[in-house]
Amino acid sequence: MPDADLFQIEPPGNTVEDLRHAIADRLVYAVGKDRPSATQRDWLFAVFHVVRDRIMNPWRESLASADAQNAKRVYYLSMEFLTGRALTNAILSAGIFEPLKEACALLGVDFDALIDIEPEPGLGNGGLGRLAACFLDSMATLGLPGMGYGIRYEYGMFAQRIELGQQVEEPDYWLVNGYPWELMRPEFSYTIRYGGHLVLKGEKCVWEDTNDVIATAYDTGVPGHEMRSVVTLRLWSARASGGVNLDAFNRGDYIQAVEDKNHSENVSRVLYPDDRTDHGRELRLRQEYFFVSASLQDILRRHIKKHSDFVQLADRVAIHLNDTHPALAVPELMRLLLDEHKVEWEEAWTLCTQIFSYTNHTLMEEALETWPIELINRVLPRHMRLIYDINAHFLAEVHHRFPHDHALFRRTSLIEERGVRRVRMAHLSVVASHKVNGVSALHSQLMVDTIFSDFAQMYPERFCNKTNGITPRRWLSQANPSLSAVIDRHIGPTWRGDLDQLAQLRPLVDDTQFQESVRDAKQHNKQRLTELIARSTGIQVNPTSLFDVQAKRIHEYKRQLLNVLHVITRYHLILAQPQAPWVPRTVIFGGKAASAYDMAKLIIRLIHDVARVVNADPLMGDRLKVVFLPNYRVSLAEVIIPGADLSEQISTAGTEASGTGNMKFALNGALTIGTWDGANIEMAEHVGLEHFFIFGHRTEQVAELRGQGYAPRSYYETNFDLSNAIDRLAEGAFSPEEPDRYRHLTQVLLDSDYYQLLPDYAAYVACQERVDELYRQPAAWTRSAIHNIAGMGAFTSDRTIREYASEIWRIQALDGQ
Ligand code: 26V
Repeated sequence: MPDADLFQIEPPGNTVEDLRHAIADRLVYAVGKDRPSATQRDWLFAVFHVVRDRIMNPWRESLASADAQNAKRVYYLSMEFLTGRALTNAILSAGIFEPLKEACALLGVDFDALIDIEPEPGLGNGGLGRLAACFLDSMATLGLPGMGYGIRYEYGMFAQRIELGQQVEEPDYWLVNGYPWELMRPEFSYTIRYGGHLVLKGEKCVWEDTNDVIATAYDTGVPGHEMRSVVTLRLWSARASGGVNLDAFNRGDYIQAVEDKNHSENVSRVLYPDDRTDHGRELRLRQEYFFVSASLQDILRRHIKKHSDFVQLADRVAIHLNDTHPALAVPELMRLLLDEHKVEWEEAWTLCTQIFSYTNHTLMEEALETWPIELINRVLPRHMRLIYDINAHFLAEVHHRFPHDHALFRRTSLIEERGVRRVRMAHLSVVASHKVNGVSALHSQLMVDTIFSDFAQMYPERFCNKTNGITPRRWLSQANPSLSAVIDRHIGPTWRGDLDQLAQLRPLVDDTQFQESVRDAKQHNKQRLTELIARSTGIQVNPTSLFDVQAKRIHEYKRQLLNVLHVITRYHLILAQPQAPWVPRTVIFGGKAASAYDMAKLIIRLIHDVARVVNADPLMGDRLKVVFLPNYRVSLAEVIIPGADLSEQISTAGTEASGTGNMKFALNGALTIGTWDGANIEMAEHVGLEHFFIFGHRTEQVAELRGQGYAPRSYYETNFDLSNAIDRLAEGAFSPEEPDRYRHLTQVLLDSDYYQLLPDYAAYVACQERVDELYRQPAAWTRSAIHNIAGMGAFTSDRTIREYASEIWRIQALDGQ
């Protein structure tokens, strides 16, 4: 072995001169270009390499110290990691923002233009995937030993284009020009088996004749605040296994062989862009198993390198299930332990229940995953058998504890027996986990009161709450440099790693100079947003109008339609009284609709139709403008959120598990108009109810109305503004070329209105008037905005992750991190 000293690597320098030299060097030696031939992409890649070089040493150190300290690690299994762009975040983490910009300038390179063309990994749908990304950031910041595991989709969340007011989806081939941030790790490749059949050989159950796919690891480093540590995000990509294709190849059918190869590589091709229903798609099940099996093989390989058996597995490993999508990890760990490592059933099961924990992210019936038994049997016969065994073991316990309760048996079984028999993935996850959590206080309570009430009675100690949080690095420091600078000037810069410090802003609420600088920062961000709106929609808005923003996935339960009803109402009221002292408002929407979600798509169309009429009406002027910003995604959120005055968080009470956008807006000094739902409740309590616009029915009232079989029409019949808005909509005032376009939608509102827009309408409109009233008083508004910022300390994902680490995963920060 050569002397270890020969491997001592000098950390790269970070002066302007060092960085200028490094960029030129990487351009030539890594990208293979020189100055005259370099394209923007080449410069971007050179910069990528320079920044990546700077996380390598801290990354190595993080891995080495976890190894040396033999630390227990957490593995966060998630189908989605919505990380967004990596470069600016890493540059800030390395503390080289200014010198790097300067170095670029010296080379004649426009840094901001580079950032604009950075590819964006959109490997998630929305809340759940973005939460996973914030969690990795916090794990790295806290120096916690852990990793994320997921899928390296070739196509991320589709790009949304608007054509004639309607959503058109386009594939997002984000890897088209290469992605230098990732490192391919072909040495970490595992065989993933599908299909085949089971053969009983004595006691043993052998799974034979499978169709195999290879999973190959691609790693990216997620740097924490001030590079305190670097966490690995390992994403799996599918590659055909040689075996199957060779048959065809040998028959001389080369094309067939390549086609098969394409086929098996489909498993990591594309993210499912529907966060509402699983269509029982076989490919989706294959995806779930694909990344879970690769991750577990990887975890056990790492364990067995150091330990000769699995006795201590639960002291070394915690595995977290981000929703039920990775729930096949449970039978897969059983399979690996039983079939590959000869562990006894009882011992293997005990290990599972010590290792797994599970987060539920939605109570919505249709989003609760179940898979037809027939399908699992065909794709994963060994796992179906193991699920039956687990169910038998679990039901034996139920029978033992509640021998006469047959209904309980049926309700809690892992198998749903009505209709097509299906596996209930949530039940599997609960039964296998030592902790199950919801994502806000209300949601966690509803979870044990409703979908998991039987389990909560059986295992009360299992259920807990972990209110979501967001990373202040990306969502304040990076996205909002203007406000960050103001905060830095008053309380110093260390709030980035200790968000509770924002409370120190509270004594400054009446300081008029401070108010003014907060207002200036907001105005600067509104200007930036105004320019974005003009660029992407052609609409000119008044940057001093009240920016009223609802940006999130389009879902009926999130009630974008209630927002539209308010817009229509306001339009009518302005027409009736154009000379009244209206507060000029710009209502801004953003969000994608799942491709098969017709109602969501119709709502997007409606927003455009209303915008067209309102924006063209000469009587409106600045008083009211409506904007839909296409292709909402992380990078767009980073511009929209800092520019908002008002944040719309108006879901039907009891339906939004937590929300995380709500936290991002408030942290950036927007006031919230919202229902008593999800994390809005806790936010209002931290900020002060007097600085929060809460309206509408609460969960119990929603349930009560629903129980009564309420009649939405009664609200319509007794409220003129409401009936006027609905009537105009129904008769085609916003779609003259097709007057019946919204006939069905209005019928549904009047006949069923499942999400109870009509009962909340009057309170919502009245609350919007209170918003106007406050906005007319800039000092009072800014005071409330400051109270919002100051009250957001608790909503950092650092707090959330600390709670997971100590109460669920039982892991500790690495020494020296
Ligand atoms: C669900 C499904 C259903 C099956 C098909 C594929 C698929 C993909 C994603 C999802 C996720 C839906 C759940 C979700 O995103 N929940 C959101 O989680 C946020 C983080 O906890 C929370 O803030 C939001 O309130 C909640 O809606």
